[in-house]
Amino acid sequence: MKASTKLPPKAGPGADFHISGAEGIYGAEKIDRICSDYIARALEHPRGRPDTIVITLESIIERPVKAPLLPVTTADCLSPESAWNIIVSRVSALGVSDRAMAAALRVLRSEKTMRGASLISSQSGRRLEPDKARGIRVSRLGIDSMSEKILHKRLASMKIYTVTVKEALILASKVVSCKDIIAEICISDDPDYTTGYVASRATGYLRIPNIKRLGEMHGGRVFFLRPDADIEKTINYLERRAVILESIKR
Ligand code: PML
Repeated sequence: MKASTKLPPKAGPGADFHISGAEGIYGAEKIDRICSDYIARALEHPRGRPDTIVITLESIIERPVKAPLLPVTTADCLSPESAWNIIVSRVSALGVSDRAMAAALRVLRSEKTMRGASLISSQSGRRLEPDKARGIRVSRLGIDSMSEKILHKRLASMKIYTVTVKEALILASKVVSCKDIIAEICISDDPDYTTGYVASRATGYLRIPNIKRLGEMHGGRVFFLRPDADIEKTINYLERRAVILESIKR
């Protein structure tokens, strides 16, 4: 689902303001319910009322690959400044350069939020996504029903079960299952959602409260790419390869 609203002509031909997006892999019997959930989500979104909601349904022919859901922890964090210190310490330890961190901060704090994610070289800090406004849209991701039940219980026992957390964890788990991606940082672009996360195979999914201040509209996702990464294959994996996430016993 993509929800947006048109901008005045002075913003450029066809320019729009991103309101909300959602993706998932579901059995045919769930299509009705999911579509109406997505429409309700778009219409009630804190970023504003969309004038366009596009829902695309595609059948998946290839057999999905399986990948593990990341373990979830929550950091103690009281301010955006401490949030950034936590992120820098975790991500630098994985080999991401200061230049790449600075590039990430520019994307995440920009007033112009991207619809998708930015792909950033972990060494040079260069942005590698072919379309800088659209970014990379992670798609074709889901969870099997047994794993969903286990995940629901696990998140509820930590008192953090919401659709937002569940969907963000599924997305981050797909992203870092891509071999050429070192880590992801996410700040929600919802003005009333102030918990973000950093994710990697090494750190798991680390939730960071107070990553931004209430009311701020900026946010986004950045993915750090290994220096020798195959960019085309990475984009194809994130956007086109069907991946089903599974809970693993802990
Ligand atoms: C979003 O989709 O807007 C980002 C959600 C980040 C969720 C972080 C969390 O609460 O775990």
